[in-house]
Amino acid sequence: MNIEDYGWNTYRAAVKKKDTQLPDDEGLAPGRVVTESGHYYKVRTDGGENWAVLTGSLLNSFTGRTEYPAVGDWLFVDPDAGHEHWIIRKVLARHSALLRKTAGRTTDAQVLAANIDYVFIVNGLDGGRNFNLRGIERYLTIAWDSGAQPAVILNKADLCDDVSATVLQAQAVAPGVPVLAVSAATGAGFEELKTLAPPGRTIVLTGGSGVGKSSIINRLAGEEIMYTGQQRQQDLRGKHTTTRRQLVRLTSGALLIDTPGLREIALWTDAGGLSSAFPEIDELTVSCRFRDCTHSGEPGCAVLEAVTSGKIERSRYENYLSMQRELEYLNSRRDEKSRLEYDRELKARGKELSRYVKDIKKHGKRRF
Ligand SMILES: Nc1nc2c(ncn2[C@@H]2O[C@H](COP(=O)(O)OP(=O)(O)O)[C@@H](O)[C@H]2O)c(=O)[nH]1
Ligand SMILES: [Mg+2]
Ligand SMILES: [Zn+2]
Repeated sequence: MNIEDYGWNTYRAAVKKKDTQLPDDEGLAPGRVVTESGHYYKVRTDGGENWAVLTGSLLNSFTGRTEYPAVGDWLFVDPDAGHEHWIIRKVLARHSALLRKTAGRTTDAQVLAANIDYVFIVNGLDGGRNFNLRGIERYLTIAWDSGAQPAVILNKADLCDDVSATVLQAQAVAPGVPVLAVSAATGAGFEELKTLAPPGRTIVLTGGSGVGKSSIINRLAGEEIMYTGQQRQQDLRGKHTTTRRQLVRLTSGALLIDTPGLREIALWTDAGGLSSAFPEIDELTVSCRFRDCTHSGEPGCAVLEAVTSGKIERSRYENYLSMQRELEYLNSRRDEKSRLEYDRELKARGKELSRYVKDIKKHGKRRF
């Protein structure tokens, strides 16, 4: 198994298409992050797989959380540094990344998966909250922003009485996106699903816990490579369930990233993701009377008119508005954060300058 099998060629082609130049490898080994644990990253290179750590200088150069390696990232590592672990020297530019805002009050983003070609948004048709149209809209918003192609996968079709009606419902909230009903239990829909997971491509599976992401991977793999919820009940040790993001290669050549279910999927995107997830609303906004219309009650609002006439479903419109507000708040926090950072830098520079002036006065030259 070599790095071509882990998508190296696909990655390089995608990066080239974006006109991004990769740095010189300086004799280091290219490798891909297949899983992470704290500050340890398991990396796959032509020479095999091992845990790797960041160099101190690389760590120091990071200014935000997104700069840390994530599952799916390509790196240059030094396997011969004479340590038990390999050393990560460079994190290579990403051609795509699925991001969410980190939970809690910090204004920073977390990379859920890097260098992905498709985002599978998985829901479960087992009759509870595993099927959630508003959740699909939310995942689509960050998926469109990732640079990868989204698809909606409705799993557990074997438990649903009216699959085609459900597919229609999902299609209505996912314009321009393939929607596929499958069953990881029976294998229904998997011939078509396989066409969405071609060799050499990287697919991240997202969605709540228990929708069947790991079961889908097992069915695609043709063997139990992932531990699923069912096994947890049998095997109460529990430690084998998906608690970490993990990249696995199928014999078909497709590369799948399994993720644990996220309780909160706060948005981290510019407005682009929202426009792509709600194209029919986005189209209408140019017809609103006011250019800065917020579509929440202004006269002459084309969006509200479409809601009143029933062209746009009210619950979809309300979700759009609430995500728009969430993004406005996020962006004000981001502006605030960069303003604070700028102030801090100015202050630091000011201190340095006054120290310099003092030194010159005292010693006639700068002291180091
Ligand atoms: N009936 C049925 N059960 C499924 C299907 N897919 C997964 N499950 C079950 O749903 C539970 C959660 O599956 P799992 O793959 O662990 O979900 P994950 O948390 O999204 O990875 C397990 O008990 C699976 O056996 C399906 O297509 N049909
Ligand atoms: Mg799982
Ligand atoms: Zn409007």
